[in-house]
Amino acid sequence: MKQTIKTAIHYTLFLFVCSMCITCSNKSNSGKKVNANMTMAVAPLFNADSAYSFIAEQCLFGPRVPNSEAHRKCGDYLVNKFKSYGATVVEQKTNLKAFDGTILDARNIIASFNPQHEVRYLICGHWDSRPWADNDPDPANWGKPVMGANDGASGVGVMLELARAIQSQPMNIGIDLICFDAEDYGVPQWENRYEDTSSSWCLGSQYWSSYPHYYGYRARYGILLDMVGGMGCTFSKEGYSTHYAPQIVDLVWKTAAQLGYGQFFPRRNGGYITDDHVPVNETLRVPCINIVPYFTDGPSNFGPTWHTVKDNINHIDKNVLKAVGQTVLQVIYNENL
Ligand code: AHN
Ligand code: ZN
Repeated sequence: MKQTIKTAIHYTLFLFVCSMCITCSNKSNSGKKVNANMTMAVAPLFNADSAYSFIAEQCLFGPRVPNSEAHRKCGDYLVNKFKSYGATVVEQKTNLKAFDGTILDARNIIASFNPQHEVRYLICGHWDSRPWADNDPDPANWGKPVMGANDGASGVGVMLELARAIQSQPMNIGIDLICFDAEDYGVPQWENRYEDTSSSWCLGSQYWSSYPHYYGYRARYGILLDMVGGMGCTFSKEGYSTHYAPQIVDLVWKTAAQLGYGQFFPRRNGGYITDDHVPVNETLRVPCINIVPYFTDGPSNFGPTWHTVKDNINHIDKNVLKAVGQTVLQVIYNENL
């Protein structure tokens, strides 16, 4: 008799706990409020080992300098890889004129999920490598190409893993993952005969911002991923991002803190960086932030390997990839309808 009562009490307790769990998970699943009380959607896990392997695979082609065989082969690899994760891929091919007159056989690669959805979000990065390691401490290396494990492959590696995650948990909004070409063909540091050097960078994103892959393209906002795998880096709030898209900066930095990645996203201001988000903001007028490292010490604000022959897979940190990738995944799943 006593046993029966005990069992009944346990069973009632069990049911109560179950109903609580369902209530809680319903709340977090439906989460759409992002700013006020920080309800979070359920996002897939971002696998940093997978992102790392995508970076290593790009590096195996060699430096992806425009007009090179490694560049062509890696471009084909990216198109096929995004397609294999269920994305609709558009290749925007065009010739772009570099600062020195070189004609670059360029290709912006646009991988879209729910391409017909009118509500869209944009994630972007550049996939080309710099032709010259002009920030290397040894001038003998200045003429050598940069492998670009961090400067190029890291942002694309994160985007490939985002694609894999989105395929595993489909969304009800449009997502565009754009790999811009010819970002890193800017005037080398040794040149002193050019005055307007800023327009020599970001040629692919300048082109796409003037001529998006379809007429009338819009996105609610964009997030640029530039050098998001470097050992020892942190991401301060970049100047143009705070100028053009302050709410998106707040949203991303808050989400990172909630997920426990606050140490990678300090709440302080960095510099103004000429990068692919500038034409997206100024020409296309889609608010776009830049997640880009900011080092306050050392030879470069972008870290010790920036535009040197040391920018290889040995200086990529999976913990940084995880912090950036999981944060971006959470931000976009919070927008899911
Ligand atoms: C400048 O050096 C002015 N902007 C850096 C853009 C960049 C180069 N990002 C990666 N490589
Ligand atoms: Zn670069």
